[in-house]
Amino acid sequence: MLELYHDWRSFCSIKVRLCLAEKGLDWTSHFVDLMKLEHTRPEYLKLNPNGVVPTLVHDGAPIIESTIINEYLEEVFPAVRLAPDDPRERAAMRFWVKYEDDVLHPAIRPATFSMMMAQELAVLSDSDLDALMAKHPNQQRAKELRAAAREPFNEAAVGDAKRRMELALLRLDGQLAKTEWLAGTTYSLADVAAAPFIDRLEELDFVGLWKTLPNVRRWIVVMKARPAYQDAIPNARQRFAAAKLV
Ligand SMILES: N[C@@H](CCC(=O)N[C@@H](CS)C(=O)NCC(=O)O)C(=O)O
Repeated sequence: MLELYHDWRSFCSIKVRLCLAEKGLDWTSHFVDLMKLEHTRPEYLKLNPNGVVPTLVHDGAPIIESTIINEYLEEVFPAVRLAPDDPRERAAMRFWVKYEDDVLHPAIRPATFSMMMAQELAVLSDSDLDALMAKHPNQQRAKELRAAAREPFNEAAVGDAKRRMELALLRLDGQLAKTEWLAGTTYSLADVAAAPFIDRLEELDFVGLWKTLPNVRRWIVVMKARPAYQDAIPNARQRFAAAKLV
């Protein structure tokens, strides 16, 4: 049995849901509401001591870190392959998955905190916010979340994030000018890892960033046409953060 602890809108949760959907695997949903900082609750920290989503639980065993979860799914459920056969393409796949972890996700985080989470966290009282932040295992993240909730919109940080996102998209475009998919000839975990970046940019209204990038635009169209993409991204109801979803 596969269970996923996730938030419908979270970048890393989309990445794992996309892998599950591509592989046609059934899973049980446990919604962890990031806006209510449910990921810092003691019962969740027992599953994921890093205090982040997602966590996959397979037959009772928790697996954390979205990249590792997707590799695990690839190993344990190989019927639908998401890793190329060719070792060089597999190396390229690993590079782009790492690029997502090291560059894409960190590039978008300041904009996510300031533009998606700030308003929702701002309604918490000082004492509630303090209590929740004190429990966060990543005190740097807690500091960033607190700043998003209490400080004015950080235009400089979002501007810097936008420049980093532009550079990252340029790099993706350069690769996609040479190959059909990020790792080469086949759709792979590399595309799965990068897909949530596009969804988040759309949600934050940064779609203009790929106006002049024809290869990224082509890739987005084919990626979105995959039925799994539509299964994995949040639907309109799930994007409405105030809704309590299971
Ligand atoms: N490297 C981790 C990152 C997980 C992560 O940062 N998750 C975000 C949502 S995409 C989260 O839980 N953020 C809440 C927080 O940091 O407080 C992974 O890939 O699983």
